[in-house]
Amino acid sequence: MKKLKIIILVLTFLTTKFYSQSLFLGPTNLIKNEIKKAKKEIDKKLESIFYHVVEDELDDPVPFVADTAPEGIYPYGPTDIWKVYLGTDDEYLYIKIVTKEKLPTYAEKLKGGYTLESLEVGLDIDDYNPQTGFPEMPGEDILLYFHIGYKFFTAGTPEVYYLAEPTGIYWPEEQRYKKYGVGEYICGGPGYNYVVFRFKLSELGLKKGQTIGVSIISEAGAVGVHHYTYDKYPQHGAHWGDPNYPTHFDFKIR
Ligand SMILES: [Ca+2]
Ligand SMILES: [Ca+2]
Ligand SMILES: [Ca+2]
Repeated sequence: MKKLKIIILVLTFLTTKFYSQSLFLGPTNLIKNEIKKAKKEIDKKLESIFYHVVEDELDDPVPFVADTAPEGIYPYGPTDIWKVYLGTDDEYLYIKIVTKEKLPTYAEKLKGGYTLESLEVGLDIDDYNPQTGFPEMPGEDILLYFHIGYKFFTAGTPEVYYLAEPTGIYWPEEQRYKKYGVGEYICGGPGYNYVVFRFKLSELGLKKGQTIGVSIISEAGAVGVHHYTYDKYPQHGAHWGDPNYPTHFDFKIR
């Protein structure tokens, strides 16, 4: 018994002296605090990386798309583009998309009685090199995607990927790009109204000092409906190439 008492005394001494913080907060809170700290550090680092921001209107779904529900396009907060931040460091292109509402974690019921199946943000990059890309679709040189697929009862799974090096072959669609690769999902995503992801500049074939054209699309698919909703920045005109609606905005890679 005496031995046990001594052990307990020593343990109490050690835990209060060296682990007082964890005793006070409990291990779960300690981890939560560490995550919070790490998130703050990431946010701080990202703040210094982003140097270009564009702002889209809210509640502005694009009605001129195919494969909508029979009753037309629906407005939907989680894919309503609000702000887009772009930035670079020596190696990566960083993208932060802020939406009007949080991205759902699970497949949810949507207005009209539909069920959410996917969310996607796509960036269409024009390298401004007339020798590459598709004459029918100005700007489709590189496509960058953040995608979440939803299945019943399982949390949505985010994916970050790109298509690059256009072949010049427009149909069949699978033959449009030579290169397929992945990017990195950094933070935000399901449960947040923003997402941050990045791609290696060298993999995309982009260089510092280069100016590219960027357009952003955001869409949600429901079971049986390809375009439940659709948003774009810069705003979409009634037809492709409408001079009142430029397709891209300029972004200079620093
Ligand atoms: Ca919008
Ligand atoms: Ca081009
Ligand atoms: Ca828009």
